[in-house]
Amino acid sequence: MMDGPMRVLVTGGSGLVGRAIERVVKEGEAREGEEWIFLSSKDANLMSAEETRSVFQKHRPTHVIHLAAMVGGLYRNMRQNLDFWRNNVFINDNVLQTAHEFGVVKVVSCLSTCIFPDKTTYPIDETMIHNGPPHESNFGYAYAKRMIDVHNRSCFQQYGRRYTAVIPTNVFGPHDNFNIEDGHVLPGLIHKTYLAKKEGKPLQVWGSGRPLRQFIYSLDLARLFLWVLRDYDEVEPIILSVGEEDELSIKDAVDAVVEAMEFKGDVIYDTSKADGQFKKTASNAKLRKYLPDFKFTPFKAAMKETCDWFVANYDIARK
Ligand code: NAP
Ligand code: GFB
Repeated sequence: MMDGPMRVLVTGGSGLVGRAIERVVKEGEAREGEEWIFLSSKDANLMSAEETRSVFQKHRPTHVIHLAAMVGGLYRNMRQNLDFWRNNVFINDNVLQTAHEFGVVKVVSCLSTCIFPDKTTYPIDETMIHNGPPHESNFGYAYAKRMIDVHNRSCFQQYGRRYTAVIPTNVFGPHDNFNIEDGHVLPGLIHKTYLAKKEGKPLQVWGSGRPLRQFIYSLDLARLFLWVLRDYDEVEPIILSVGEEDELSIKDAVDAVVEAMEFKGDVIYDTSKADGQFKKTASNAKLRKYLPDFKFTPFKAAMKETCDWFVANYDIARK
């Protein structure tokens, strides 16, 4: 471990996960003498090697939490697999290579439970990342993310760098991207329910509602990120997710949004829209081995907090 306080650079600091980390850091998780810098793309377009170098030159971080990415829900991924592949490969190589060149002690990057093989046994665990092709809907993003693991393993082998990655399941919370076309399911449903309520129209759910998902509240993920940064020393990635037993159907998620938003109108399932991956059930046994007592925020409470945030911040929310 490093002697002296950390200077942590958080790429993607203005996004859903970044803002959650900023909140837990500001609410007391930071330690004496630590410096935390939260970047947005305005500080540096990390697709540019030059801009990446200059932001590292400016801040000279000792540690990096690497969140910056082109991110989107199922339907945006289906539309833009090439962009998700190229943009994320550029960003990831720039950040990881520059971190190494600037002597950064540790980088914690982000994979996702949606990058695992589509044809697989369940529950999925960390050893299965490269065991077969990902789901067709987001193969560009999935392969770009898998290359982070390849980069970390080769940087360890060649230079001894202990750079690692976490594998979050679907994340939701305040400051999410609530854009209906491009965002993920929960922010999309929250935004659509807000509008349906206001306009007195039915709520349109896309797909059958049958697929299964595990959802992690952004603030819980943020607390786990700090533990990984400080105390997780493996190069191998670690899944950060609620347990298999907390897996929900999309319909369960719809019912939770309807309840939290106190929506009384009709709910219609548009089965002409794709369902995407049916399930990607991930095991959090490795996390539980390290942190047997970690408490996740109950889903309904997290949903209520997220809905209340959206309604209170409708004007400034990304949508
Ligand atoms: P997000 O809300 O879309 O935020 C993306 C962040 O990346 C923003 O801060 C954005 O900056 C920044 N960014 C995008 N392109 C950039 C570029 N070219 N140069 C510099 N910064 C750039 O994403 P998120 O949901 O917080 O995701 C954070 C990480 O978690 C990502 O690596 C994602 O793959 C991973 N993840 C997310 C989920 C999920 O369900 N959300 C699940 C698993 C893994 P601006 O604000 O300036 O655009
Ligand atoms: O979060 P989501 O878009 O992505 O969820 P994935 C898609 C699931 O929610 C599908 C249903 O089963 C959709 O049919 N759904 C219902 C909706 N209504 C809506 C809606 O209004 N908007 C959206 N977006 N979905 C993503 C990957 O997979 O998981 C990304 O494509 C990313 O790469 C993310 O990693 C975490 O969970 O299917």
